[in-house]
Amino acid sequence: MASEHKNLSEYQPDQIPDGKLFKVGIVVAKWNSQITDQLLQGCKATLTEHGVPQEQIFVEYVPGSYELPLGASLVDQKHNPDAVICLGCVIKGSTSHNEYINQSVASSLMQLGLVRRKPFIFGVLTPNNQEQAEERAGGAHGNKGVEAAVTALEMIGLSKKLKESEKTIGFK
Ligand code: DLZ
Repeated sequence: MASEHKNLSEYQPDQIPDGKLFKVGIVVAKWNSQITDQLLQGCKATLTEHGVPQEQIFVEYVPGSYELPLGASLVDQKHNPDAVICLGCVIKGSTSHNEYINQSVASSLMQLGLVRRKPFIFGVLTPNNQEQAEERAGGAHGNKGVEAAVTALEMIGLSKKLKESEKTIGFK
């Protein structure tokens, strides 16, 4: 479903695990900071609402979205969080820069997740213009930062549940 048919801030709170023992890294791109500041605000508020303590949320900034994967890897190395959320906004321009950035960020975060076996969340808006970005950064279509936080909480919950069940049925 395209995000114009979905509100990015809508989810079922009762299905989200309690985050009081979770540690979460957030990496924010400074390009289009008016938008990424809104994503960060939505992201942090959602983590806090679900119990993640402030002192267990580590926020770092990188120059642009292209730097998100390295920033995420450095945050992972420093804090060993349960998940790293990457927030950015790459607006389509008159050249194809956006395609190069979006593709490489998406595939690098996927690789990091598989190698580190923890969620590296793609909280990057890829709009055609400023208006579409604003609609997804707390506007008519919700906030991508909220969606990214919810995804991180769900994936950490899944990871912890499966690790727990490995212990109880005697794997490893
Ligand atoms: C260069 C560039 C351009 C044109 N547009 C964006 C953008 O819309 N969003 C974004 O996050 N970053 C942009 N950047 C910067 C690149 O991500 C990167 O920081 C530089 O190319 C330096 O590696």
